Amino acid sequence: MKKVITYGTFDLIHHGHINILRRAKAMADYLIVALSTDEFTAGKGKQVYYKYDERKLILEAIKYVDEVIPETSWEQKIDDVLKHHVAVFVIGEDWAGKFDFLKPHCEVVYLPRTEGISTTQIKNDLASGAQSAKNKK
Ligand code: C2G
Repeated sequence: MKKVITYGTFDLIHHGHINILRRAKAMADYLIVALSTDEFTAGKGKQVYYKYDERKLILEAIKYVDEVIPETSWEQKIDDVLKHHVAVFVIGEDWAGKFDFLKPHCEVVYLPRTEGISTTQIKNDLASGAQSAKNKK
């Protein structure tokens, strides 16, 4: 069984997240999501809306996702790839080049991000009372 892994916070799940999960799953038979813990996310300078358990529950309900494991440190990726026998590492190209150290252990794929959406944008829009996405200028 070919496994693919991706990493992220996946807070306030949106279609950009769904797009990368769908495309990652299309590359293999089994998708593992290494989900950033609340503490690790804080370390990335981000404030989560949904706590880890809530984000995990939401991810596990997405049909592309087969398993969710915690991401607690920047140093766990090689161990994760080896321990889970992962063939492909996938992440958005905003990280292009940052995880090339995994290339001796698995295929490394950086995918284009989905334009026009981000968790930060959602939070900012809601805070500013912006209209829904469809009738934003
Ligand atoms: N993403 C995307 N398009 C968007 C927004 C996000 O393709 N419009 C992708 C990101 O590139 C990433 C994944 O969705 O691959 C999850 O995004 P985040 O939750 O923002 O994850 P990030 O903070 O980038 O964490 O060790 C790696 C880090 O944990 C990655």
